[in-house]
Amino acid sequence: MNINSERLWNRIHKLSEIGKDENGGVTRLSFTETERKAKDLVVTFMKDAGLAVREDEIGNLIGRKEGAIFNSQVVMTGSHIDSVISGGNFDGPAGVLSAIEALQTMNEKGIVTESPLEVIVFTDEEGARFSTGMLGSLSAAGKLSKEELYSAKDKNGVTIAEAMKQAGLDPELAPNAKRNPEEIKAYVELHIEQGKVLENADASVGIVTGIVGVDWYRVTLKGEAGHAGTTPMGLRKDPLAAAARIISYGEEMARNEKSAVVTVGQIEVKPGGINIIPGEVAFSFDIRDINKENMNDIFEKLKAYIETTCEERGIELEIEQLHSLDPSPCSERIMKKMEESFTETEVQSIKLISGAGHDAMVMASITDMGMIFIRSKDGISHNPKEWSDQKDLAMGAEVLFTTLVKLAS
Ligand code: HGY
Ligand code: MN
Ligand code: MN
Repeated sequence: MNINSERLWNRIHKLSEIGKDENGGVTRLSFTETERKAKDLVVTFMKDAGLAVREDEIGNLIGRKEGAIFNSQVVMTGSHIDSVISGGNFDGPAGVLSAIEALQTMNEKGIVTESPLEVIVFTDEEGARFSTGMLGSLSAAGKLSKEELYSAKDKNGVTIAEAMKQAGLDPELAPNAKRNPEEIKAYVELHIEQGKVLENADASVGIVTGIVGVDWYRVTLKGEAGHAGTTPMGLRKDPLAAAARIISYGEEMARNEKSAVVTVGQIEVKPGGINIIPGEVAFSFDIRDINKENMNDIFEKLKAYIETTCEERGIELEIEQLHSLDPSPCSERIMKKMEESFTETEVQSIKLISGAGHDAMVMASITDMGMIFIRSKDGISHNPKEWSDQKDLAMGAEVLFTTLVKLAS
């Protein structure tokens, strides 16, 4: 094995100390003090690895290793270190720290590839604070509208732009984070699988063939607040009762789907008194599938059901799309290099689809993209119990190292 498994494992645990919360999970939201501390720690790892470090205008952290041919296209690798609320220690950091380990190993072994290599830590992949997501990779791909920085708000009403300013960034300069696609040769991301395919196959590492599309919506239903005791059932305009039917309908529809999934992760009830019929309810829908037409078809059916239910109950409705990422196939060229790397590292090569969204799906819009998955214990993620074994992480980092050397040579 070329990479240093102990060093990588120790870095995962050092990083997991930053943002540890009372449930034993980690909460590192974008543009917060906690995230700044995590980035500062990663900067020290990048410097120890011998990389030239910079931070771009949206807060992406970049560690660069020069190649033999100056100004040739760069091979990029990385992931994120922001987390969901009370998430696990591997979702994001596994990819960032494996990437740093791979480049540090190249430097220590005196390996100079033709192309330069960059490790990138993307800002706000999860969207946990502002319900948007992929902020850093969308900026790098030139797909982030500056308006979104001034409109998306966190639960305290702070916009992304205000949060950026508090973090010492100028939102007006955010578009400068856009990368020139011609300068990029490939993007490869190592990530935990967050599912059970590798565990069921008793495999450490897998090659991702494609990433599902992800659409996020917010549904707001406005009815009439009223007295829980004196308002007859037939005279109510109860948005929460309507929401309950709509959420069950969405779940029922998804249960009959082959691969699509539909999730309601957020719901807010106003005014929220035990003895008050709610006046307003807002809830989220997360719709995913590898087939975009199917995602649209599911949304259309959901929208029709929402409209009928609200019509029958005299409820006003608003549906807002918060986020939309198309399904992204992985590059055949990169998968082939990964296959060769698997053979050299003697790991069995399992191919699988990613049910989770990643910065890689955004980078796929500007360059050839590939992903390596490592096994997740019990398929658990977005949960403090998220876990990957040291040997699986090391095996994944070794395959990443070999793949990057191939792609950059
Ligand atoms: O939502 C996702 O799939 C990813 O964790 N951002
Ligand atoms: Mn995640
Ligand atoms: Mn992730």
